[in-house]
Amino acid sequence: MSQRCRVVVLISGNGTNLQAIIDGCDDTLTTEVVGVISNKPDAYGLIRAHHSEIDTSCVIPYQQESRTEYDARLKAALDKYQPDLVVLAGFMRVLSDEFVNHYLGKMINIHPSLLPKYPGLHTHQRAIEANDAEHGASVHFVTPELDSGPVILQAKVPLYADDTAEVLAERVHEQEHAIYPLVVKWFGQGRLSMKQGKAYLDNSEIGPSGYAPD
Ligand code: NHR
Ligand code: GAR
Repeated sequence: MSQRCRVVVLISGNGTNLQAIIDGCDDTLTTEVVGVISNKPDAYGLIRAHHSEIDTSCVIPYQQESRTEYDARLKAALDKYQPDLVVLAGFMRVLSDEFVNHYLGKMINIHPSLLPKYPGLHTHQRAIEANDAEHGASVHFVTPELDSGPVILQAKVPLYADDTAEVLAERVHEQEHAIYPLVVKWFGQGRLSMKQGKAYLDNSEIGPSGYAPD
């Protein structure tokens, strides 16, 4: 890529993954966070972006606005940044098929579970209630079906008998901050792609549990 990969990050809250990505892109000549968009005006991630002199937008849902209408406004806000990659980092709204298909192969998400386990919400509580021995986070390409796109990279953490959802979330978060910037960097280097619903790194198909070095 002759120009740097233009990354736009979508957030709804604290933005610690956003921060990890901003910090991770700092030392690359390939990748640049050019915009941050929030659906919530009070998301702390907007302040993080401001501190790094990154442009921000808020696309706040109107009462009784349809998903289609909201997504059209979100798309308009996004396309102003001419993104090469759209990164969902704690973005808490489900996106319409049309929106997702427009950015297919160019949009990734981090989900706080070892997908395909626990798509959707309250993943830490669900892992505790199931008595799982391990839990974790997955970075995946976004496809229309929620949290079902091909996995790119996972990180695992142990789950202990006395864990609360809060303690567990904290343990998972730390791993998220390690894997998400790495995946963004791979994409910026042109090493990552999605074809026919499968993820590839350096033209090799990535397995169902994400990339694992031989
Ligand atoms: N959209 C599509 N089409 N496909 C995916 O894989 C998506 C997506 C939008 C967001 C992130 C996801 C996650 O990592 C994500 C993946 C929000 C909800 C949700 O139910 C579910 C999954 C994810 C994000 N949101 C509620 C809604 O009605 C609102 C919840 C709230 O505001 O607290 O949109 O888990
Ligand atoms: C992260 O743990 C991410 O996996 C999760 O929200 C957190 C955002 O934290 N995403 C979802 O639950 C999506 N439904 P952050 O704002 O500090 O990056």
